[in-house]
Amino acid sequence: MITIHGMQDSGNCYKPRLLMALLGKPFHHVEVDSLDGSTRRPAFLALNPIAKVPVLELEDGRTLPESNAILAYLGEGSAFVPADPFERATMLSWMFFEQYSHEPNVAVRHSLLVYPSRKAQATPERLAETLDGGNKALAVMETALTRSNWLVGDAPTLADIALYAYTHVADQGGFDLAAYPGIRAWLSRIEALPGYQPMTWLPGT
Ligand SMILES: N[C@@H](CCC(=O)N[C@@H](CS)C(=O)NCC(=O)O)C(=O)O
Repeated sequence: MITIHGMQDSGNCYKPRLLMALLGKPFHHVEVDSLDGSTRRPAFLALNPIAKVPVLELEDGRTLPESNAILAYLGEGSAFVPADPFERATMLSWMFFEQYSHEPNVAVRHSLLVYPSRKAQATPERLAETLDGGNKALAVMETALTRSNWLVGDAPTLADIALYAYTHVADQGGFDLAAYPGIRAWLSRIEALPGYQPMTWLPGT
C-alpha cells in the first residue's frame, strides 16, 4: 500500500488525501509535523531533500515530493484527469497558478495567522501583501467559476482538488469569501462529491 507522509492540517498534504478518498483507494498516513523541525531530520531528508511535506512513498520505496505532482501521479487514468490534451494542459495551468499565485498568498497568510510559531513573520507588510495577492488569485477563480461549475470542462479535475485545499479555509487567513459567491457554490459542489472527506480526516478514522 502507498504511504503519504504529511501533516493533518496542511492544505498541501490534504490534496492527495482528498484525491485518494474521492477515488476510494486505501493508503497509509504518516504524520509529520512541518512546524517542529521534523522535515529537517536526516530520516525525513532521505525521503525528500526539499524538506517539505507531503511526500508520497510507493510500495517499492520510490518517493515523490510536491503535492501537485503527487496528484498527477495518483490521478493518472482516473476521471479527475481530462482525456482531451488541451483540457489536460488547462488543468495543469490551474495547478501551476495554485502554486505560484494562490498558495504563496492564501496559504501563507493562513499559516501566519493560525500558527503561533509563525507570528514573528506576520508583519503588517507581509499581511497586506498576502491579502492583496490572495484576493487577486481568488478574483481569477471567481471569474472562471461564475462561468462554469468546474475550473476545467464540465467535471471536477485535479485542478479543483488542488485549489480547494487552501480556498476552503481561506476565511481563517482573513479572506472574506462572502465577496466570492461563485467560489462558495464551487466549494459546496466539491463537498457534495461521492467519497469527499474533510481536511481533518485520516484513513482508518
Ligand atoms: N510546493 C510544495 C510546498 C510544500 C510545503 O510548503 N509544505 C510545508 C507544509 S504545508 C512544509 O513542509 N514546510 C516545512 C518547512 O518549510 O520547513 C508542495 O506543494 O508540496
